[in-house]
Amino acid sequence: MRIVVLAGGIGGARFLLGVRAYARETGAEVTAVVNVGDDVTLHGLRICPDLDSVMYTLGGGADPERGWGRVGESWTVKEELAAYGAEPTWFGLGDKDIATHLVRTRMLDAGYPLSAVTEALCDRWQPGIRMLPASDDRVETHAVVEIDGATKAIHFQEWWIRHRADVPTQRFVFVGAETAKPPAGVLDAIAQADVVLLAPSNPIVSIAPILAVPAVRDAVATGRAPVVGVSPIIGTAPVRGMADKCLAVMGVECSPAGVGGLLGARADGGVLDAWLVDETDAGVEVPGLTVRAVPLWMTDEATTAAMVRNALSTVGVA
Ligand code: GDP
Ligand code: FO1
Ligand code: CA
Repeated sequence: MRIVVLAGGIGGARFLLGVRAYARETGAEVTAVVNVGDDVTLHGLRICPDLDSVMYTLGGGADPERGWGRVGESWTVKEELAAYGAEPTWFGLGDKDIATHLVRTRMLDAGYPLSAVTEALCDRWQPGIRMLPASDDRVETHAVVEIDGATKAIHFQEWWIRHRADVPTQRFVFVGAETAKPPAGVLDAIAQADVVLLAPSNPIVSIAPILAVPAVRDAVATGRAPVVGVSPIIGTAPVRGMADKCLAVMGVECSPAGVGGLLGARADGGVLDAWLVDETDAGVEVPGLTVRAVPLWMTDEATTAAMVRNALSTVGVA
């Protein structure tokens, strides 16, 4: 059995722990296609938050409370940069984390594509699945905002961290997506998959930028593998984070029905065949989709593996 998962950062990473647990039981092969829209260059370093969240989480090196970066982190470089007044001061890089960005930046500068760099970093972390960025090309999420009466586009990280997503926002733009191509392996993985899963990641700034790469969207939407999404929204709120603010920008209701409708049925130009909602959201309907209500709190690997089993059985994949 071959499983492809579209994933963002923390929600994607936690879901992948369950997918990997399921795969270990069954001998399935797992490929994660990870969002690169959050990636940013700061202090001369290339930082890939979602790839790193997945790599550190599956490699046992993530900080579970913070949700990003390394466990047991120290912040000497951050303090030293602040002492110089080096901008941006709103973005904090941990000392251990910086080593990852140094290796990545050096390899990118030497001409390696991000997919090859990710593979090299994974030699150390041994995530137990294949991790591929959605593209080696630039696909960068920007928010079009109004600040001091002016309309301008700012990088997603500035919107998310500096402004805490709390600034009048017109829309998001995935800069470079239209001409971006997936790295070798992504289209083959989707073509050969028995099932494609959409992790319970932020639909607007984690899943959408992956699907903004035209060939990826096309492969998922028209491929032979059934596609199952898992709702990151339980009731009327995200389990964690600010997905509600992202959905509000798009005028989409913050609910499992709202997000399911946004992703849409493959038969109607969307990307899903089935949609998992939490057991407390039983009765939710989305046009064109098989909707199933099962427990969706990823409290531990076994519970998350059960979610994966439910996702597969919903589309008749054992
Ligand atoms: P980010 O890139 O680090 O923001 O992480 P993702 O985009 O991959 O995931 C963020 C989403 O994960 C949020 O919208 C959360 O609601 C969702 N999430 C986190 N934990 C859980 C959980 O236990 N169950 C479900 N269903 N969603 C979760
Ligand atoms: N999130 C914060 O809220 N503040 C930070 O200073 C911060 C630094 C940071 C450094 C590396 C990294 O991989 C992630 C980092 N994050 C930080 C998380 C990140 O901004 C977002 O949560 C994700 O991009 C959303 O997926
Ligand atoms: Ca993200």
